[in-house]
Amino acid sequence: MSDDKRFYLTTPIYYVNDAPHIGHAYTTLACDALARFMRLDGYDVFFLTGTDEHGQKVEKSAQAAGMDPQAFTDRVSENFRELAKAMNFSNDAFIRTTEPRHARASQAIWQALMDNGHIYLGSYSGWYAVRDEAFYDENEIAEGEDGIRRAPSGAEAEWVEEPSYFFDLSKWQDRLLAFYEANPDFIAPPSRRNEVVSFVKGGLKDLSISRTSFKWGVPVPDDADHIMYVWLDALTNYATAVDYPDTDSPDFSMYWPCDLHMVGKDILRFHAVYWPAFLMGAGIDPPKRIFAHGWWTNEGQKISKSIGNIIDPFEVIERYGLDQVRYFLLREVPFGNDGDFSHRAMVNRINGDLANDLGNLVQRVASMIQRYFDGTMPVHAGGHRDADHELLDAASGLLETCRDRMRAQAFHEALDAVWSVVRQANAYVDRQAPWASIKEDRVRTGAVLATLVQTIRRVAIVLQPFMPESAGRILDQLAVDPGRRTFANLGSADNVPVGTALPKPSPVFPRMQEETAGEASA
Ligand code: ME8
Repeated sequence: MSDDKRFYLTTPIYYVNDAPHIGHAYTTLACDALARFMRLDGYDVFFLTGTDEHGQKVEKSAQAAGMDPQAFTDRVSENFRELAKAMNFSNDAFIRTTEPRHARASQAIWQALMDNGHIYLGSYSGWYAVRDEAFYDENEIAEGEDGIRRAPSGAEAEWVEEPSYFFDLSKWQDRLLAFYEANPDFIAPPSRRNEVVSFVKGGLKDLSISRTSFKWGVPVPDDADHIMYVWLDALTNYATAVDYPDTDSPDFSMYWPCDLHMVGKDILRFHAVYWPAFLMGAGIDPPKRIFAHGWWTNEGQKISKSIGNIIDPFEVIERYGLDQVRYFLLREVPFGNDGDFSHRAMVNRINGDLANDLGNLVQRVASMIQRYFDGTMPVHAGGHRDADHELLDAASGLLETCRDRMRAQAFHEALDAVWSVVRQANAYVDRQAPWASIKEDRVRTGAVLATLVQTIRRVAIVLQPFMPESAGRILDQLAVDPGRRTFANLGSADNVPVGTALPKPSPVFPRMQEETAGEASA
């Protein structure tokens, strides 16, 4: 395998202060679809997710639960593993920041920054929002009608005064701007890139990177009064997972620098400004790309615990079906934009795209083969007509189109390309009307159904990253050998052989019943 066929991608590591919700599922799902796509495309993929377990926010949640923080994080972290199982995520590793190897990596990066002269001891006085685990400037804080001072994110801010180590971020402005300039794809989408560039152009202040007022974190090397700022600890997870500080290890040599950090727009600054500066300061190559996706609302409302409208991924899977949820999340909203999770939109996608377009296509073709050809794969005899070529070419062209779109993390566009072939196939069935042609021309009917099987086979192979289970069932219906389902098998050499016995068809995407469809909200 050549070097360029390796791909390392990460999700944020999620705070264990709370149960996982649909937003967490979304980010990891996007990574999962990409990881699966790259694997099918012959890449050696390392897909990392995990939990962020230190800091004041987690410590407070543990206290509120009346638990020791380690026992608390053990418990809540498990919920994120459960989510990964329930969502059928294919992550290769799950990291927890309370693992001993991670303390070692965090201390090593600290030491490297210290040795390179980027850390000094001072004292911090200013605003801190525990919910965001972030420091804010005076001019960013506004007092609400309730008298509470809040950060722009809405998180409550408190005044903090304590001794602190600082990272010399103020000196990084020019290097960061030069880095963004030299690496135009480093931050995506472009609108987010512009935001970051203007933020950095506005000037950077040195960053407080240690705290003394609580204990739940990685101790600062040689100064036990301080623990590391949770974001320095958290970001380092991406390096820990590939064996940092053992930079000679096979994993580090193979996978670093990371190809993609997928994040929500809320934490872009940490990834696109602080993280490359920390890494360059420690003498480590920065990652290749950060993609910041948008925010989900619930029926038009901000999702929040206080409003009580958190969308529980376990519940929506139960209600709509796993692959239906996976499809909806990646299809409904252009990746990068904000989106609204509504019951109505979900039902429209399930009944329209899945049941009517794809489900019907598969069901019609499989049933006609049962009925007219005794359930065995017909031969494409009598020559290909233009209409057959058009459809087969469209299906063959899917991989290239999807590859481009997946590399740009335009998941919705990849799915759109697949659906344009699905619709083309449905139009072909309608025009060729095998139910009519079977009466006078069995040979042509066989050719039409064979064209459709080869089209559906390609569509289902390309759909596996998005809907692994359902795409697998479609391929089962076409009796496609499980060992011949990668992108290398898309060519006609791997067509379903003539005479193959196909199993009895069973619908892959049931319609949602109207009474359920009529309910107001998820
Ligand atoms: O920020 N819509 O963890 P976190 C879309 N521990 N995505 C959402 C979302 C929503 N409504 N809500 C959450 C942290 N997310 C840090 C990260 S990384 C080194 C440390 C997703 O548990 C989105 O990916 O608050 C967001 O960036 C992430 O969850 C925040 O998760």
